[in-house]
Amino acid sequence: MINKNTITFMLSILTSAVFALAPITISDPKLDWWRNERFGMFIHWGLYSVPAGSWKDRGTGHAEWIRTTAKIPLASYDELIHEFNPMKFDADAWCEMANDAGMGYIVITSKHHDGFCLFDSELTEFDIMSTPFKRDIMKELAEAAPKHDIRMSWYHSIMDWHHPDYLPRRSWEIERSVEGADMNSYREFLHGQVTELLTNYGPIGIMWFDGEWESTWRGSYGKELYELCVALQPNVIVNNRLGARGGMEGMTGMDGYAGGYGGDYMTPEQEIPDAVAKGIDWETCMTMNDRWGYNLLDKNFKSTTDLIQKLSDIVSKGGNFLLNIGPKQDGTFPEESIQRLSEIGDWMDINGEAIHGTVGSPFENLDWGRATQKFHADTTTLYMHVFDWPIDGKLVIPGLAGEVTSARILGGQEATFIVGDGEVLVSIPKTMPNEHIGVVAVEVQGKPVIYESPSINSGATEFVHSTTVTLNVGSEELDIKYWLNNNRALFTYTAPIHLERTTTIHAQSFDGNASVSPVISKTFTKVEVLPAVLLHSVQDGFLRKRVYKGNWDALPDFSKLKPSSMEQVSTIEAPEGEWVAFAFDGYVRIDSSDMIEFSLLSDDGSRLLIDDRVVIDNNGLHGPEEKRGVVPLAAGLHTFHLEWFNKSGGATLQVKMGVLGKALKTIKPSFFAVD
Ligand code: FHN
Repeated sequence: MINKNTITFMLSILTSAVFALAPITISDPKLDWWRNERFGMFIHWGLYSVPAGSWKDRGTGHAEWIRTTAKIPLASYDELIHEFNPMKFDADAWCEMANDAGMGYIVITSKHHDGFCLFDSELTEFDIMSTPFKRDIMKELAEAAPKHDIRMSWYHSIMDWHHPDYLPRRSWEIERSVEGADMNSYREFLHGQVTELLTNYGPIGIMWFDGEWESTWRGSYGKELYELCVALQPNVIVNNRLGARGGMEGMTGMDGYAGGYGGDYMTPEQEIPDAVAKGIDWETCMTMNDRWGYNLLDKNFKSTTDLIQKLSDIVSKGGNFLLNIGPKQDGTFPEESIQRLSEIGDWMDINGEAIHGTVGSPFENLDWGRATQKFHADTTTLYMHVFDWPIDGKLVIPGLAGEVTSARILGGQEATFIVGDGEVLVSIPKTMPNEHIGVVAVEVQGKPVIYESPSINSGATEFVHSTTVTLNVGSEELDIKYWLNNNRALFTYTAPIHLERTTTIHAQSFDGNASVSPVISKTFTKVEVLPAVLLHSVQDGFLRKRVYKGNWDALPDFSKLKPSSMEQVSTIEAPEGEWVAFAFDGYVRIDSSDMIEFSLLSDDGSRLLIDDRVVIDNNGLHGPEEKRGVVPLAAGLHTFHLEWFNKSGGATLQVKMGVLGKALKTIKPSFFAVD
């Protein structure tokens, strides 16, 4: 066991020895085991399982956020530590249920936002050893996991509502002094606990950070945290919640947002992206019912079929599924969770090969379900996940060409098939082999050839000077031929297309000289820029900011409100506080006429208007979410109007801009002006 002095000493070594990290490439092999597993168990467990969602007269809809959502003073919440005694906790049983369900890793809350640690930490008394249970949960899980082919992984919250040095306090904690609170000391504590978690429990699969969105956290801190983790365990995977992840969709790039740090993979939450570019590593985390932590009354559990179809949908898009369990205070899983894990396991016993070790679908879209694929030496297995089983027993696989060698029903018999002109028809039984998804495996020689229309891609369909368009088709065996406007002269696509005038591109896939897909068309329009505003005198470096107090669920009509204060500001700071709204007015300076892209990250809602044109509407109640918009602007000054509100909880507001296609940067004061 390491003590505080050791940690400080180790930190000094690590800090001095921290080396410049090679840029993490999307194909980083350290993620291969994780990509192969495709399916993991999330566990949210801690003191909040004791109240199980209810708190006195403050409602019954709470969960892991109960200390905040029920406004429980620290002293009252700390009392729960004397009640947490999960005598039925059995690490082997948990790992066995995960493995039986086809899951390859467990991510458990070593510490959630409430600050309580499920592990024996030398750095705080607010941990499992201060409860009647007095056993290190992380140690027992870390020891059990390998016995059940499970990789143990830690969720760890950056945000900490208990530690005296963490800021901000909860806005309703007015009686709790901030005297002496020091985020640098908190970060040392955070680094110390991460060091414990990556030193005392053997090889760890993933460090799953969270709670990175509050105004006191910086992207640079996230990069430091990443470097600490890989210095301690070079093979540990770290998620992207190190700098603001860009909202619940969680799909920030490697630079995160606001100069943050994007870690090794992206983490959409409670949602499945419509489509993800090939080669991107991502994982959707999702609850089985409506909450992460245990709530006795939350019986809104998703059906087993729904959960299996979500797993199939996610894996068909190249992602992982992290499915959550909220254990009860006695250390057992809710019955509804156990039942679903068991039923998922039954399905995985027969169909797991269509999940584990597969990559995303080669098809753009399948009306009846999803697909995954697994590459072998010189063949490919295509797995057809059939949600809507054809009652006539004829499964049509659209666009599939190439050499199909066999077909079989997983858990069933061989199937006959006919290779048609750009499709394959598989004869299958008229009843689905199980109640969730029937999987038909089709073997093809080499890589699959899919006759599908190419995609036509560019940053935007409008441009000021010129634009570059790329054409893509899933199967590398196919050619793309295209023509421009009404001129039928065919070109074979070999390199991006550079346009300087309004042009319609028509494209089609070809197998040799034969066209094998419908034609797809897209028009790119050259537009005039919005003229700059001519002003006699301006004061550079400022915007006017008006502050309003109120309780809204969406942006208010500011014209009907009286501001509680007004001031001139030179930056759009990440705000704090609840029941508040801001309106910023002034001008933004554009260096050169072009298509200008703006990005707006906010919690809660926001809206950006340039020259009275709504460029981004990010309104509504939500966590930190980023939206982008483009507008053609002439060099010079343009009116800038930004609205934002926060109801309760975390507050975020960040604006970036740049020439479309180039990196966006936070708007410097020198780009603002008021008249
Ligand atoms: O605030 C947390 C929440 O309690 C839960 O842990 C989820 C799981 O990803 N993460 C945060 C919300 O994004």
